Amino acid sequence: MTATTHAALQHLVAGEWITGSGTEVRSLNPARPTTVLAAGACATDADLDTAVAAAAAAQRTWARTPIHQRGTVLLQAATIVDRNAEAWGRDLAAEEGKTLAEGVGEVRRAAQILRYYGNEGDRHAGDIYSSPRAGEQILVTRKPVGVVAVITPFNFPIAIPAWKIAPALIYGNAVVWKPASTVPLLAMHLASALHEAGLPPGVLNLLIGGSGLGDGIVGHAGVDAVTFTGSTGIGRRIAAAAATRGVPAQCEMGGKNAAVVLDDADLDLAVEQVMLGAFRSSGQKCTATSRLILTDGIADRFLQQLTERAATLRVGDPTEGSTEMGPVVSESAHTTITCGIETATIQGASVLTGGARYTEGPLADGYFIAPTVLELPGTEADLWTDELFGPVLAVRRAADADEAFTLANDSEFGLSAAVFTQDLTRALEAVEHLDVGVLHINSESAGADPHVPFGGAKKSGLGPKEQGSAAREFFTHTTTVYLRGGAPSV
Ligand code: UN1
Repeated sequence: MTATTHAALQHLVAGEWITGSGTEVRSLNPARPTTVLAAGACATDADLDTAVAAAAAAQRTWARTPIHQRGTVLLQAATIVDRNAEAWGRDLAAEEGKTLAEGVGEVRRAAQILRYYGNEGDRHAGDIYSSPRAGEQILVTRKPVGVVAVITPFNFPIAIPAWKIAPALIYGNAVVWKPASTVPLLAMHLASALHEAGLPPGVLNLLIGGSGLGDGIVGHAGVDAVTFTGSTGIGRRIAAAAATRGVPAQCEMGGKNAAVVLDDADLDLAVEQVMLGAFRSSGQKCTATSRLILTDGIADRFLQQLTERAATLRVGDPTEGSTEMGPVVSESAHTTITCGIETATIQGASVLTGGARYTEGPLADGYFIAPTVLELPGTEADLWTDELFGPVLAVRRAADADEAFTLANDSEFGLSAAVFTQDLTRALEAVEHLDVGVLHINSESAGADPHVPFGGAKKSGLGPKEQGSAAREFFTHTTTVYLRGGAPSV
């Protein structure tokens, strides 16, 4: 490792920034893996006990604090995040590998999410129902669930934490948060914004560590609910562990999202959007487009345009403004993805563009993978079914819209899909037939907004959806109140 100045890894426990005493963790720049961005010791089980106890104690007072007052803290944090968007966006690009524009955009998105939930006090707080009995109303009020464990992935190191932590806090919960250990820098930035904004000690605790720490958090007797975004395998393990303890889990997991381009599509628009869906963030989004289904009438033309565009995409250091695609996050991601490409070719896929490693030049040292488009044979192929989480697009052809929609549904996952057509009837058929949690008509498969539900159908998600009013389902429980006064006056 080169001796560079890097950030010291710290954890936020009971309102204090502490250094851990567990094993060492380093966050590296995936474009230049000899550069260390942050380093320090992981949190220990003892830190976890302290954090959970602090969270439980702080939560009682926090829950009694008026929601508008809680909102003020989130709004202040949003201002801090916005103010640092350029610098933190650069850190994000360096630490995670997405481009500078995407990094800065993501930081601003985190601020937008904090603002959305910061204003929750101005929205409706529950429901009132009529009663079948005279002199009675039935109220459904919302209460926090308690101490929430938040476990977040590397690929949106500030936006996903914001969309879990902001609703958890606004509804009166306390949080123990473990981010992916590949992106501690951005986690420290978000926690510092909330801390500086005046969040009372213990309401948010940040613990950095590996999967052992994650297991410790999920299994901790003081944790009342777990929200997770990440791989399908870990999500199912977390849901099972939570169920064993009888606590709710919200898990956002895999996707194998299809873009369907029909004969009548606006091809230029579709090419541009498929490029964004497949290759932005180097394909490392659970909403990324990883399958492309083309109807026969346009397939050849579309593939020619797409592969020309992909072959000239500027791959490079994400912190340089002209770069259109950076590296993938780590050496192990790089190995998994290159092996996935190899397996696909062994299983009969033809490489239309990309596929090869960068063996020389400035990209050879980083975890770069060329934007790759592979056309699959009609037979079974792992690339059709398994999430690879990289810039790799698997293509199949269909005779007509019906067959295309059937192929799009041919997945155990159902997170998002994109359909390109100018025909309203086909678009409405897609709305009716595609089993996904998020559907885009004439736009790329990725994307989410703070005020609308986000999450998957089928095996992409477990538990209530995220964001918008859907978040309330997970971060609160209801009390149904049968409210009567004394004897009614006549
Ligand atoms: C987006 O598409 O902008 O992990 C958000 C993920 C998703 C978030 C996607 N949970 O990629």
